Amino acid sequence: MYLSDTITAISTGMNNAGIGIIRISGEGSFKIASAIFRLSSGKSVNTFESHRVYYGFITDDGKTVDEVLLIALRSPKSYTTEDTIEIDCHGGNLVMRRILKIILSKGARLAEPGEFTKRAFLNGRMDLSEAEAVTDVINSSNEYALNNSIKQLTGKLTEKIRLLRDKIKYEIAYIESALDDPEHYDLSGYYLRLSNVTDEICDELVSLKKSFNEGRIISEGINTVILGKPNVGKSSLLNLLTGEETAIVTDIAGTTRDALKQDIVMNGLSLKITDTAGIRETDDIIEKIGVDKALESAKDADLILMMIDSSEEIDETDIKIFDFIKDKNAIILLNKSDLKQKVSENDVKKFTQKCIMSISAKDETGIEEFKAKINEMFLKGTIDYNDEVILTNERHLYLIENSIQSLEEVKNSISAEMPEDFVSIDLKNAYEYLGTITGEQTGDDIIDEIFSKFCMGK
Ligand SMILES: Nc1nc2c(ncn2[C@@H]2O[C@H](COP(=O)(O)OP(=O)(O)OP(=O)(O)O)[C@@H](O)[C@H]2O)c(=O)[nH]1
Ligand SMILES: [Mg+2]
Repeated sequence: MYLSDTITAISTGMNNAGIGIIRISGEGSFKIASAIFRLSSGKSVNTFESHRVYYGFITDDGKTVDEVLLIALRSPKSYTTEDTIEIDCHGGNLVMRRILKIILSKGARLAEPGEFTKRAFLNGRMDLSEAEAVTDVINSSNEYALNNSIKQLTGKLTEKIRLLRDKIKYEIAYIESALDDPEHYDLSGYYLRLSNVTDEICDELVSLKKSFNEGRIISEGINTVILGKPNVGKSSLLNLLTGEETAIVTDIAGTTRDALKQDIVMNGLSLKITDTAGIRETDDIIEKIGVDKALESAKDADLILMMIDSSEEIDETDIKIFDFIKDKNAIILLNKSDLKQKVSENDVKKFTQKCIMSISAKDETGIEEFKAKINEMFLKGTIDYNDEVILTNERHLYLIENSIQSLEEVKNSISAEMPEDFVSIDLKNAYEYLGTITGEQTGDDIIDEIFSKFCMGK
């Protein structure tokens, strides 16, 4: 029932634009198109040829509603694998709604959000992780997130998960065969091999799990906090990076009171950057709250930009901040390089191992180098240049953690020399968790595997 009805929706945004696309998918698509579409000659089309574009008009009760291009895609060669009609109409809100209404009056149902992709998945055109990547592609806010989503969309994660699942499936099948047919399958010494295989798979899963933080940073943005004493130029840097007068800048120490957050895209990476109140001992209640807030937001930061005014000597407060950031990802920015220098990079090196860079927020010098440094820190050049799969999806992370846990159980059972059917249960769990990532079903395929690989047909 679910798959046989015909759905429709406006697939482009609902703001007036040059062109809008309305999609119809399902068995009734072509019939509906025949009923509402006239060629420019005035004739109706009874049979649309697949993968052809038709020029004509949408009509309602003989009245012309819009001039359109209509694309016909016959099953299975369409996004959903069903008969599909795409109507390129004018992108006005009213005209699109009117065409949609006509299509609905001819028997189509309004699609639920994501239903075209859901059908593509249910009809086997893509697996679950690929379907999930479709929304990631749409929601990507920077180039690296987009590259990674495209990789997932084209099956890179699926490939990796399948490979690991195949290895696990082989071992499950081996154990089951041996338990069924002990005369022909010898399990002595088997645990040593299984232990090695389990370690290998676990290593791969653990590195996938670790990639999640990188993935989160890529898709959500680097949570960056600018920290430093008052008047060192923190707000000036924020304004420079956002390209706007976002924060108030004055030569009065203690100008910024509240934490100020901005999203920016820099060299293809997203940054969620927070300008904070200058750190100092203060009796001003409001400023004190601001200082506490600054330190609090720095606690969960992916990156701290500690700023120092290089035209002033380093003091106790700077040293306290060095200590505060010692276990964190940080860059020390020696600002105001345009002024007479009282602090050099070497002076700062006595206090911290972090990367130190000279900049001038006023003259905008050293900024490109500093931006390049951030890319180097967070991408290590990997994502663009090789096929490494990076995890970005919480659901996938959860399933991978569960499968690691199950494989740890396998290792425990091996160490405790538990019987093989025990081990087999945890292997199956790991196999199922991974299969849930790609949306595959367990059960029958394991049985098929036993027959195909181990030739039991005797
Ligand atoms: N010469 C020079 N002056 C700078 C530079 N960067 C900032 N300033 C000046 O330093 C003063 C303080 O700048 P802000 O950006 O407000 O400093 P802040 O760190 O945000 O200060 P608080 O909000 O008080 O903590 C302003 O007068 C800026 O114009 C720089 O690179 N060179
Ligand atoms: Mg400020």
